[in-house]
Formats: sequence, C-alpha cells, structure tokens
Amino acid sequence: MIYRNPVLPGFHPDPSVTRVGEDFYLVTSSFEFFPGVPIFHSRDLAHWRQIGFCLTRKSQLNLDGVPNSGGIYAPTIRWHDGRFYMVTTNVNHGGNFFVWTEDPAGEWSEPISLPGGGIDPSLTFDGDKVWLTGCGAGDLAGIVLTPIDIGTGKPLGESRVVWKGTGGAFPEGPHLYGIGGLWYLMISEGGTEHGHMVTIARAERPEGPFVPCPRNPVLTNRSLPLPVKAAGHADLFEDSAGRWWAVCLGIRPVPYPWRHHLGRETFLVPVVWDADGWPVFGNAGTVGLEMEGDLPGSPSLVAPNHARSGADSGEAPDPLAFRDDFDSGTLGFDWSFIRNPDPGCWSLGDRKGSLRLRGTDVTLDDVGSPAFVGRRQEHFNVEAATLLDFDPKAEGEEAGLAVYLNEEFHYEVSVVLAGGKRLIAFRRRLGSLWKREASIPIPSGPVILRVDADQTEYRFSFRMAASCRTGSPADDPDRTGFVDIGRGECRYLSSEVGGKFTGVFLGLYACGEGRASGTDAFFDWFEYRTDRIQWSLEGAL
Ligand code: 6LW
Repeated sequence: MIYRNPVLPGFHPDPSVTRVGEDFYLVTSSFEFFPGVPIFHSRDLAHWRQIGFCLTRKSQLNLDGVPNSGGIYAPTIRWHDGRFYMVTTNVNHGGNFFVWTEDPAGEWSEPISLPGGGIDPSLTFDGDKVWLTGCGAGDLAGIVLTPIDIGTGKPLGESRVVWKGTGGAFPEGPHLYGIGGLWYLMISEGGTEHGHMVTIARAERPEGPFVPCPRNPVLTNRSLPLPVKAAGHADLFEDSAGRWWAVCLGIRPVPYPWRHHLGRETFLVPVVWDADGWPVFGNAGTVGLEMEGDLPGSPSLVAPNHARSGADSGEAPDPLAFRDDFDSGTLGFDWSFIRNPDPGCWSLGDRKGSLRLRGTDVTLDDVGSPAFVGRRQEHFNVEAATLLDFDPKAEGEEAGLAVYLNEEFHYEVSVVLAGGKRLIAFRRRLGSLWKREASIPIPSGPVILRVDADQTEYRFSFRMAASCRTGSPADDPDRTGFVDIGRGECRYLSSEVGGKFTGVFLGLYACGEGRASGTDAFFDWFEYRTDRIQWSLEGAL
C-alpha cells in the first residue's frame, strides 16, 4: 500500500518511536515552545494523533531566557516493563534528563538528571542493565556509552566513546538496539542540513568494538534530485507483525536556492534486512513523499494523512483541518506558547467561548513570554483566520494574528490604537528591519483577520465581522469581502534565512508596545483551512 510522507508535517523534528503491543508512540523536539515534547499515538504509522505533551510544568521545563532553537533538543521515547521513558536535553537549563510515566497521555514525572554533557541522549534496556548513549563533547567527542541506574539516573560505570561515525560532521542522534543477538548503533552525520545522513555500525557487545556497515550511509537524500532533503536523525523499530520501520526527519524546501519554512518534519521509512544482517532503508536508502509499505493495522489506503484532524481515522482530508471555538475549559494540544507562559496573560473562562489574551510588557520581538498561543503551520497552502473583539484604550495596545518563526522573524496583522485611532495594521519584523507597513482606520466592532499562504507568499487581509454571517472566511467563497493589507515572503521565515531548528507557527497574540496592556483581547474562534491543497503538488517540487 502507498502512504504519504511526511506523516507529521510541519515543525516536528528528531522523531523517536516506541511500540507497546499494537500501539506506537512518537515524540519530537520542541525547543523554546511550551508545553514541551509533544507525544503522538498511532496504530498504522501513517496517521498520528497527539495525545499530550511529556513536559507540561515549569519544574520539568524551564525556558527562561531560552533563545530561538535552544531549550529542548532531540528526545528518545522507550517503553520498558510498564513504564514509558522520555529522555532529552534542555540545552539551556540542566542538560540531559529523563521523565517517566505509566500513562503517556497523562502527567510525566519530575525530571531525573543524567550524567555527562552533550545532546541527543537515548536509552537501551538490556536485561537488568540500562545503557545511556549520547553525543558527547570535549574529551568525549563522539558517541558516548554509559551504564546507568534507571531509578536514580546515576552512572554505574565509566562513560566512553564507542564510535565516531564514518567521518561526517556532527556524529549525533545515536540509538543502540539489540537485534538478533547483535548490537546495532545507528547515528546521524553530516549535520541537520542537506548533507544529513544515517549511518550504522554493529558489535557483539553494547560496549563495542563497533564495525560500520559497508553500505553507509544507509539512509540519505543528499545530492539527489528528490523533493525531500536533509533526511536523517532516524529511530528504528519493529511492528507486531515483524516488519521493520524507521522514522526520520526531513524537509520539503522550496526552490531556488532551497529554503524551508515549515520546519523539519517527520517521515516514515520501511526497512528490510539484507542477507548480511544490515538494514536497507526506504527506496534504496532514500525517503520519498509517497512510499510503498505494509502499514500495520489498517486496511489498504492511500492515506490522506497530511490533514491531521481525526488523524487516526484515515478519512478523506477535511478542508477545515482545524477550528477552535474556544468552548472548552482547556487549550487543545495543537496550541503552544512561546516559552513558559505568563499565567495572567491568557484565559479561556473570562468570556464563554473566547480566548482572552492580555498584552504584557513582552512583545513578539522579545526573548520572553509574550501573550501568544500558536499552532504549527503544517501545510504550504493554508488559510488561517480569527474573529477578534478588541477595543484598545491606550496608545500602542495591539492584538492580532501572527506568522511567527521566532522573535526576529515574524509578520502580523493586528488591531492597534495608534495616534488615537483604532487601526488595522500590518507589520513585518525581519532581523534588524522592523516596519509597520500599512494602517487602515476601522469602525468599532469585531474584525476577522486572515492570512492566506502558498509556497512562496503570505497574504494578509481583514473584514469587519458584522458583515460575515456565521464567522468563517468560507461563508464568502471568493473572499471578496476581505480587504488586502499586506504580503510577506515565506522565504524570509525559513530556517536558512531567519531560523535554525524550528518552523513557522500561526498564532494569536496581544501586546502593548513594551508596556503592559490594560485591555483584554477576545478571540472568538480560530480556523485553519487547507481547501487549496493539491495533494500531488504539496511539496513535490
Ligand atoms: C538535534 C540533533 C539534530 O539534537 O539537530 O538533526 C539537533 N539532528 O540530533 C536539534 O534538533
């Protein structure tokens, strides 16, 4: 059967999977965003539904002062003897640690620190022994192995370098597996850009000596005319029918020169074993947008798995991929904050069916926690809109809809009080350039703010809400009621231009030109539509 990649589109890098019976659980990195380390569930590997986050409390995840692409790096998830373990690094606060739970959709433990510096920790359960692998630094540059006590996280022996890879830059992202009586150490090399690759070595004992596979790299799309680039950082696992798979990260850049703004995404790769006991990944060691594979569990389907709503169902994609009427007392898993949220700056209870944001002195330009909630942009062709009820009282008070890569690269359309007038404004922040590009006075009353994207451009528009019957841009099929206010290139919000390890969020925010705002902004709904998606074109460049 054919399935579509990426199985988790948008900013979902460094995937790791564990299986419990027929159930698969997947985690990805989250950097400066909160809650941290989203966790997904699937039974067929092509459709994933988020069931929670591993790091939901500041005591587990301190993001104070964390710059863009700091914070939480690559996680590994493992299940052993009734417990799930998630091991990762907070590169700014405390380094390597793990948390555990018996219920992956529930709360996870307080963090337990792990020995050694570096990044990309992984755990291997070996009878009553537990091995910590990681990417070391300094005297321990390379892939480091340490036996640990899983109760305390303390080392039970020396840390030592067991492999340095095949000579590529940045040997990292290790996972050690006991398979068929041998120990396989799989890592990534080349860095997380277009030279990214997966290499593997094996040994008779976890401590080595490791002998590299003669076919390394076993997975890479480097230098090939393929739409998926940067494939690497993989995790290997077996389904209950004995078939093997890997998840890896990859990007779908827009040419030319190549730039990607949706972040590093999660891809699924079928794996078979050759006669010499080495793994063969995907299409002769590459990963594509459409792959052939015997997915576990579900009947044959050409998976419309780009739209993740109702993701476990395998149904045809709903063009309304996501709508939140803010009727529930809690925010759904789609939403993230930038760093640990200021609890006073948002609520769902103050006006029934609305999200309230109140601007603090932190703006979208600051390394802080602005009044912002956003969701990942997972599709190139997307339309996002919100109904905003906001009557700013003091000069500079502002609330709106942002396309946010990080504090230095973002675009936003907003309602703002400027020069004593209530305006719709459009602004772009691109590195050291900051410009309010358009301001249009508007009458009182709620406003629909909208952004419409394709692979190259974001287009911003608005309309007064009283003229919209049920409150969705789709009520105005040609969108003729909307007034254009500005445009911004996608490429400036790409990792290559403005970022590093993260991808674009579409978000709701409020601020007050560096002063705390006294006026609440109420967002009645937020909608994310993918009507314009052309499956065959999505990413196929
Ligand atoms: C991660 C490293 C990597 O820790 O990028 O692509 C780093 N691989 O393994 C941040 O995601």
